[in-house]
Amino acid sequence: MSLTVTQFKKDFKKRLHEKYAIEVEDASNVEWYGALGSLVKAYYSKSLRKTHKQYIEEETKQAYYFSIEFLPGKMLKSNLLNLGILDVVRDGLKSMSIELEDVMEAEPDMALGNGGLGRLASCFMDSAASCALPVHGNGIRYDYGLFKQRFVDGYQVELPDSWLQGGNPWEVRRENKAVEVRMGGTIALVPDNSGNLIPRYYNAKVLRAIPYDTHMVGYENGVVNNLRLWSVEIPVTEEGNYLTLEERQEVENITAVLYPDDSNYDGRQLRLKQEYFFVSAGLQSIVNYYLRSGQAIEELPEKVAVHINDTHPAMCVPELMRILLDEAHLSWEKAWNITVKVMSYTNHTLMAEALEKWPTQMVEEIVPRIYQIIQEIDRRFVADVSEQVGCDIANRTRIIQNDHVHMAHLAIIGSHSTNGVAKIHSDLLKNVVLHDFYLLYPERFNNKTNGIAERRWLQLSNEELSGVLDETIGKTWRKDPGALKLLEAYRKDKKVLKKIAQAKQHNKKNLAAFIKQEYDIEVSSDAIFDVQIKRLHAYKRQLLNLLHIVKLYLDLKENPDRHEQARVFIFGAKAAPSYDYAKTIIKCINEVAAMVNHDPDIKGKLKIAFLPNYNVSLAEKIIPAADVSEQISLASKEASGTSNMKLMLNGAVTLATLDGANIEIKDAVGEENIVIFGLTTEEVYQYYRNNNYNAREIYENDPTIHRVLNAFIDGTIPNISREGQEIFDSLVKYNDEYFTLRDFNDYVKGQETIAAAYQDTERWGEMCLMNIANAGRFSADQTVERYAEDIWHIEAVATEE
Ligand code: NBX
Repeated sequence: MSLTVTQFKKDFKKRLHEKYAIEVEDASNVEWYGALGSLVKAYYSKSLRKTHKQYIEEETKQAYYFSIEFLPGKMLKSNLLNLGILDVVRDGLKSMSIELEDVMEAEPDMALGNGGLGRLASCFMDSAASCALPVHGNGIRYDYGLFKQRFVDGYQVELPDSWLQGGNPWEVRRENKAVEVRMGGTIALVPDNSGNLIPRYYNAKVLRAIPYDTHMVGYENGVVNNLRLWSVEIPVTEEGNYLTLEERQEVENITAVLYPDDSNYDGRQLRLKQEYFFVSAGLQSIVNYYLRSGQAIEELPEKVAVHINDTHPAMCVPELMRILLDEAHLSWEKAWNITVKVMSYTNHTLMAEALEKWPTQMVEEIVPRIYQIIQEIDRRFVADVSEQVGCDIANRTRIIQNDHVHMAHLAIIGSHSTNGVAKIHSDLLKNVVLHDFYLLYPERFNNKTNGIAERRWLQLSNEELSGVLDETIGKTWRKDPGALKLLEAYRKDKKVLKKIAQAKQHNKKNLAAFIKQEYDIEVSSDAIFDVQIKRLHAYKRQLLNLLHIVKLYLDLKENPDRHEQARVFIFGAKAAPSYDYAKTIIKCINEVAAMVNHDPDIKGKLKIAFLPNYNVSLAEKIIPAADVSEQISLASKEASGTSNMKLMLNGAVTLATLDGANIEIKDAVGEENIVIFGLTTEEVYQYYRNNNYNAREIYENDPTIHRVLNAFIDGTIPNISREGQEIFDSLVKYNDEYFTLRDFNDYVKGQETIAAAYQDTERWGEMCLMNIANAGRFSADQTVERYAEDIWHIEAVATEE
C-alpha cells in the first residue's frame, strides 16, 4: 500500500486520541502498540474485504488448514513488512521520538503452539497469503499459550502465559459466525418422515463456539487470508442446558490452555474435547459458508479442501461425515466419497509414543455420534480390505484395535493424501511405519519437505544481512527466495565475503549485548556462536552437545594453555512439564554452565548461555547471530526439523546427522559446506534388528567417554548428585536409547572440523555464503505451492501488485 510519513503521523495521533485519549508524548509503549496495531489492521481491512469478495465472486476453491497449534510470534513488524510500510512507519515514529523496536517490545508473542509443528502452520499461513493462495487456518484461541520458562537454581519453572491480558489488536470477534458444538449425552437413531435415520441427542451439552479472526497479510500483493481461532462459551440460555458452577468451569476449560507436550500424546479427556471442539466448529462454519454460496453439497470437493495437520484434527473425517449424513442427508457412499476427496493429512513424527490412540470408551462418552460413525467407517474398511487383500492386513490397519481408536489410521483411511515432511521421513513412512497402508493406497503417499517463511526469518529478523544481499544481488530475492542462488557467483569474492562476515559480527555483538544485559553472561563476538535451539527431547540429543562441552572443559582444565578455538554454546529449549528426563538435562546444562562460565582457568575460551523462555522472538535474535547450527538428532528420529533451515538461511554452517531435512540441506549446499557425522538411518535400524547395541561396553573401553561420564557422578560437576546419576544411568545402565555414546567420537571430530574451518576466514566465509545462497529451496512459499498443486488442487488468485 502507499502511505506517506505525514499521513501516517496524522493517522497514528488520531488513533491514540480515539483509543486512549492521550497525546503521543504522554503514551506508554503499550499504548503506542495498541494504537499502531489497530491502525495497521485498518490499513489492511480494505484488502481483506477485497480478497474475501474475490474468493466469493470467482467461486475460488479454498483450503482450510486445521491445526491444534499455531505459533505466529509477534505480528506487528511482519504486517508492516508485508504491507510495504515498514520504513515509512519506522521513520514516522522516529520523527515523533519513538523507536519502532520499543513499540514492538510491548507486543506479546502469540505462542499457541509448542514447536516445529505449530510454527510450520504459521509459516504456511504467511506463505500462502504471500503466494496469493486461498488458504485459511482453523484452530483454538487458547486463553493461555505455551508456558513461560524461568530457571530457578538451574531448574525449569513454568509460569502461565496470559498473552491476552493487555488486549489483542489483531483479532476480530465474529459474534454472528458462532456455531454450536455438542458433546456428551447419548444418541438414538430414529426414523424421520422419509424413513432416514436421524440421530436424536439426549442430555448432550451444547457449547457455543465463537470465532476470533486474525488476518494473514500477504507480502506486497494485496491478499489477506484468515486464521480463525475458536473460543468456547456457554450458550446464553437454553432450556435443559442449565449448568452448575463446576460444569461451567469444565466447559470454559476447553479453550483455556494449550497442552505443553510436543511429543508425548496426553490421553486426557480435556484434550479430546479440544480436538472435537475446533474440528466441529471449523467444519460447520466452512459448510455454512459454502452452502450460502448456493452450490450443491455434492460439489463440496470442487470448492473446499481440508488439511489435517498431524492427527489432532483427525476427527475432521467423522465430523464431515456427520454433517453430510445427519444434516445434508446424503447416503453413506456419497458422503464417504466427498469426505475422502476433501481431506488430506500430514504426519509429523515416527515416534511411537506420539501416536494418538484414544480409548473407545472415552470417545463414546465424549462424542457418541462421532464414535458411531468411526465404528461404521471401521466396519466397512475391515469388510472391504479383508475381502480384497486379506484379514491380516485389515487387522493391522483397522481404526479400532484393542479398544482404542487409532487416529493416524482414521486420517489415512479417510483422506486422499498422506504426506511426510522430508524425503527420508516420507520414505520411512512408506517403507516401514505405514508400510501396510502404503500397500493398500500407494497413490495416497507423497512427500512435502517443510519450508520456512523466509520473510520473517531473513528480511524481518536480519536486516543487516538483507542489506548486504540487496547490494550484492539486487532485491528480487525478497519476493523470490530462489533468487538467493545469485549469491553463489560471489563465493570467491573477498569483498562480498567480508561484508557478510561483518553483518554476522554486527548481529553477534547485538546478541552478546543482550545476553550480558539480560543474563549477565559475558561472551565475546570473536568466539564461535554454536547454537542448538529446539524443544528439549532425548532424541534431539542436547545431551550429546553437553557431553562434548564437558570434554572441552576437562581438556582445558588439564591444559589451560591449550590453544583452543573460543566457543560460546547457546541453548534455547523448553521441556514438557511432565517430562522429567528432559528437565534433568536442563538442570545439568545449567550447572555445567555455572561451573564453566566462572572458572578462571578457562580464560573465556568456553562459555555456555542457556537462554530461558525460548520462543519465536528469541529465535529471531539468536538465529542471525549463529555461526554453527546443531542438528544432531539420532538418524531416523527427527521428521524434518525447521530451525536447520532458518539457521542456514542466516549463514550458519550446519553440524548434522543424516536425519530429516539435514539430508536435503547437504544435497543443496554440497558436502564441503556442511559437517556430517554419526550413524545413518540404515545403521540405526541394523542395531535394532540385531539387538546388539552395548553402551556399557563403550563406556568401559573408551577412556574419553569414561572420563566425561564420570564427571556427572563424581562431583566434578557440582549440584547434580541426583541428576548426574540419572543421566549416567540412562546412558550406561539403561543402554543409551538414542545411541549418544556411539555417535560421540564422530561428533567430536565434526566439532574439530568446524573449529579448523572457522579459523580459515575465507574458507568459512565461503561456507556461510553457500548456505545462504542455497536456502531458497527451503522457502515455505515453494512448499505451500506444492501442497496447493498436488494435494489441495487450488490455484493462486490474480493480484494487482
Ligand atoms: O514437526 C515437529 C517434528 O518433530 C519436526 O521434525 C518437524 O520439522 C516439525 C514440522 O513438521 N513435530 C512437532 O513439533 N510436534 C509437536 O509439536 C507436537 C505437539 C503436540 C503433540 C504431538 C506433537 N501432541
